[in-house]
Amino acid sequence: MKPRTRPSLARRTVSGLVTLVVVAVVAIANRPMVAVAAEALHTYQINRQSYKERHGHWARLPVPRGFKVNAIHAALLHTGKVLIIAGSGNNKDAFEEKSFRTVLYDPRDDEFTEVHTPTDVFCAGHTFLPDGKLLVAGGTKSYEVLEADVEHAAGVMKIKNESPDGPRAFPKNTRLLSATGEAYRTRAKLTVPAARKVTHGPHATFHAGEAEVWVDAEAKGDRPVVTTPAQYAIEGLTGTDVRNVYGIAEKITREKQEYGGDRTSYEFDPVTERYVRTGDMRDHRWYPTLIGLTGGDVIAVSGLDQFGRILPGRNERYLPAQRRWVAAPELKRYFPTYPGLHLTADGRVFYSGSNSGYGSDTEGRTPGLWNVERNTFQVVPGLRDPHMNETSSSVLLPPAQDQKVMILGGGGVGESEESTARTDIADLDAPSPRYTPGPDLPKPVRYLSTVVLPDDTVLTTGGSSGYRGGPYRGEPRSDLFNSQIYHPRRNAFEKAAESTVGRNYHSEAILLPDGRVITMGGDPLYDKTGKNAGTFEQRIEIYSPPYLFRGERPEITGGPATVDRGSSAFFGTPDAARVATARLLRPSAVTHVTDVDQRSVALGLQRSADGVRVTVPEESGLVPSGWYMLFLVDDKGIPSTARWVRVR
Ligand SMILES: [Cu+2]
Repeated sequence: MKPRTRPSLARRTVSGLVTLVVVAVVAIANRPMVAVAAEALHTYQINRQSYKERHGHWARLPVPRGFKVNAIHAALLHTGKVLIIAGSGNNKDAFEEKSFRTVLYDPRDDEFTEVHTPTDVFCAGHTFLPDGKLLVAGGTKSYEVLEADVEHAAGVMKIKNESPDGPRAFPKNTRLLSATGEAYRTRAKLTVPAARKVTHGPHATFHAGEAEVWVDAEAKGDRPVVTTPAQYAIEGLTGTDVRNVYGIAEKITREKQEYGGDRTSYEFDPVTERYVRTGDMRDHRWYPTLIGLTGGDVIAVSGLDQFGRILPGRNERYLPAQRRWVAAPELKRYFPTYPGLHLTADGRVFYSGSNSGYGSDTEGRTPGLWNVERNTFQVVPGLRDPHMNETSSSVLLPPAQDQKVMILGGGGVGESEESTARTDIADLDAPSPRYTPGPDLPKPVRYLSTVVLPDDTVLTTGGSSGYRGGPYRGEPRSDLFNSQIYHPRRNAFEKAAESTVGRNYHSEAILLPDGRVITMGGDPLYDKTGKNAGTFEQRIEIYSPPYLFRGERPEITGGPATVDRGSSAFFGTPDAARVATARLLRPSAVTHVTDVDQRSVALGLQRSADGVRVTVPEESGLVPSGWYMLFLVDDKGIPSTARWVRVR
């Protein structure tokens, strides 16, 4: 047989090229199959027991058709149900139709129910009261109008009444005329109080009564625009009223009109599952933070007023026993909207620097400890990337006794594409507290959800690198799917299983009594292509942390429903011998990744044959009165299912 001759170099090159081309063509033609294979491998890997034990596991929660809502707010009630509040859900059509939504989700049987929502609580503030009701205050009175859509010049008109002979009432659409004859109409009815007589010794002066109202120019376009303060005559007045009653406006322009705040306030009752109206707030507030103080009062901090202006430091106080709000001029202090506030063991309020923007981009942005008795403010220095606190999150690290607050991620002011991966930690127990560097997150991130877990770790999940999931470093969309678990002891993040749903603005994650974490919401500015408007993310996911795959859970078989601060109580468990820690987890009430409520309090622990005796700390700044989830955690970090306990 004639030996086969070795092919020439040219021939070999051509043949090699042909093979390459054939392989490439086959690969391209079968790309879906290659992707399917990779997907199958991934699915196989994340479902392996060993993977779940290390990284946990995500699952979608099927939501029945009629119960898909835009989850803007979420809170865990002491009945074990999750309150999911949309209000109008950042949907202008829903707002105009007065279609306001709230649903309840019961994680024990995956049942959803609808809750009647009387007014638009979209972007209210909330916090739990000592009796377990959720105080919900503020919301949306008007939607924003972008500059391009403002056809009629508009502005805030202050109507003055210099007459002491009683108030003056004006219907909606009352006409006001400028010196040049331009006409403007009021957007709402209003009543202007009478002038007040004020006597200083022998002198008496009158302080004009005043009330504010939006006015819109009758004519379209720029002609009615006024950029300097001016006085306006009210049409139809007669006699001395012509001189005594008039309007004054700083400016009437075609600038963007911000969302306007509402002043309605409710206590949501977890037992009757109803919003129960309380006295209104003194101020209208859109994006306020509500925080309970050691005495049981709640303060409402910051927000935009009914005309979309940031409140210049006017905060107010809720008296739960009287179910009403009172002015708190003694607490005058300016913060941006949704400030990240945390109650400290000594009863002060720590402002982490986290916020949702609006107002000044310099004032009120410095973190510090706010003494709410004396209204003094001790700056906490050292925060890195201090210009990227908007849309950051902050969390009181577990256990609360350590008094350490971590700030995570965040972005530049407004619609900036900039964001940061930094975390910093402030030890509030230090003689001069300051932020020191924590470990970086895997990627720069805004809107990161943080959830304190019963084993003294913190799950961080969701968020996006760009503003509202939008453009970041050349990519049109920037949602993040990586999750991680922070270990305070080791001061390190550990990789967790990846979520499958992107969550950015208007998203939240909260711990459930069974130890799982539910994640909801997401409000991207753009769709996948980055060219069209985005749609609100209504899918829900549930994350099971690694501790749920590591073996038998300890069990709590009995115990009291109420425990006094500073006292101890006995809880039955057949697993006493292996119980390593006991924690009280205060349920979350979160919006815009601002969760003032969540905290984990370490309890004193004594084991006996058939149970454990736990001791609740004495300081109300550490354990504010209210309902908590008691978790017993074993020596492998496996938590029990929670038992609800009310701390008095
Ligand atoms: Cu919002």
